[in-house]
Amino acid sequence: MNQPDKRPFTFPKHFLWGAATAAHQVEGGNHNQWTVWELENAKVRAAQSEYQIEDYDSWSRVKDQAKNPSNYVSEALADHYNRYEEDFDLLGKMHMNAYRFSVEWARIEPQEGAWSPAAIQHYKDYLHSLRGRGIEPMVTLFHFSLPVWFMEKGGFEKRANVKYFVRFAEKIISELGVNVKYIITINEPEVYAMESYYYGNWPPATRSKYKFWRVMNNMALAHRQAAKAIHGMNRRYKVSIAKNSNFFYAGDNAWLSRASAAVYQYFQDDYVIKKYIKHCDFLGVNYYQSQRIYGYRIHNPTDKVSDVEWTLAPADIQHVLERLNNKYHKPMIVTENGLADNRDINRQWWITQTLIGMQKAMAGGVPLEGYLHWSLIDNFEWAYGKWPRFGLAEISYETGERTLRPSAKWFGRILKKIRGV
Ligand code: IFM
Repeated sequence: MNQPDKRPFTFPKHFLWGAATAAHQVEGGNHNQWTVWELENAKVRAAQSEYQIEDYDSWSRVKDQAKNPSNYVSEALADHYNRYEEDFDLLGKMHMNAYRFSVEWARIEPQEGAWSPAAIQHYKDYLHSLRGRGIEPMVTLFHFSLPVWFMEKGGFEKRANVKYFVRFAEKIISELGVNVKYIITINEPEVYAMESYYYGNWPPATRSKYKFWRVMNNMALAHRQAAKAIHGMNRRYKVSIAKNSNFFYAGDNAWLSRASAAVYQYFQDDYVIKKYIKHCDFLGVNYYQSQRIYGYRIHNPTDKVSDVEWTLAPADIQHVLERLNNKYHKPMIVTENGLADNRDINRQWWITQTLIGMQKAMAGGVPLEGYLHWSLIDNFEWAYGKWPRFGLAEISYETGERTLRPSAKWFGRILKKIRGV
């Protein structure tokens, strides 16, 4: 028996253990602002990949895919829209009891004010299937993909458009009804605003501090109004955002490094969370990375990195959870956590360290209620396209075959022990 299997992990009986996905990243066959942009930009992205990521450790392994325009076009992907039952089987194989996914607004309301009964029925069947397997669903309403008509109206740049999102939230939650309890209104709000309106890496690929700031505020308003509407329907719904939280720390003891780390942490977390928290029943936390600060600059260690060159520091999840608990005193759920690791060489170690970090945080009083790994299956990784592999299950984009990676099988064995199932 290998070492991690012997670790005496103890978690509460009703802890949620699962994995997460998002519609545009796994469903295939979508039509939204991303699919339009992907087709327009695939060639340029492929050509730019050489100088954008050639210094990544993974470059020699991924360059053929990264230089190929088809990598940047989502198209069929894992065809999760049609093959979701197979993917839910994977949850069962790993002894999981929870699953986070997003509903695709562009399918549900393909034209302004025109609802698609077929798409709504699809998500009802989807939830029914999860419930039938004893899996607790967590539904995300906005996970970076938006209807084209909504973007043509200016998307979240315009305050007047917030009402469309709130109407969508009310409609889909009233349709999904009793089968859903946990609702994430918005995934990683400032990541969306930064990438789409500040850096210009994602559609609508705008670079404007003013628009970034407007989108940030309008999304916060959208959350508050949607949360009010959802709670107005039934107070039993548990609503939150999924807040990505890097852990910032000073690399030395210099005053400037320590002060800068605190400032980075404040703007990433508190500046954003304070706009949302009064309308959250719990706090969803996405943890992927830590950032080491020297002076006022980020300068990370490079000894262990993922395929997308993120420094791997899984145990730091403890500090993230402790800090957020000290500030906000809300129940928390890890709504995403994972790594791009095509060779599956670090995932088992990552999960082990994460479980240890979570357990330490809980022993210190953090009210953590669940852990959802990103991702259940390989996903379309936004501007990087298809080459980064975050899945517990590998997807063959040629045949559609799903294969649990060795780390996932190991995680399943650990969960069997932890959950006593
Ligand atoms: O794939 C993304 C997801 O859509 C949002 N959180 C981070 C993941 C990995 O980059």
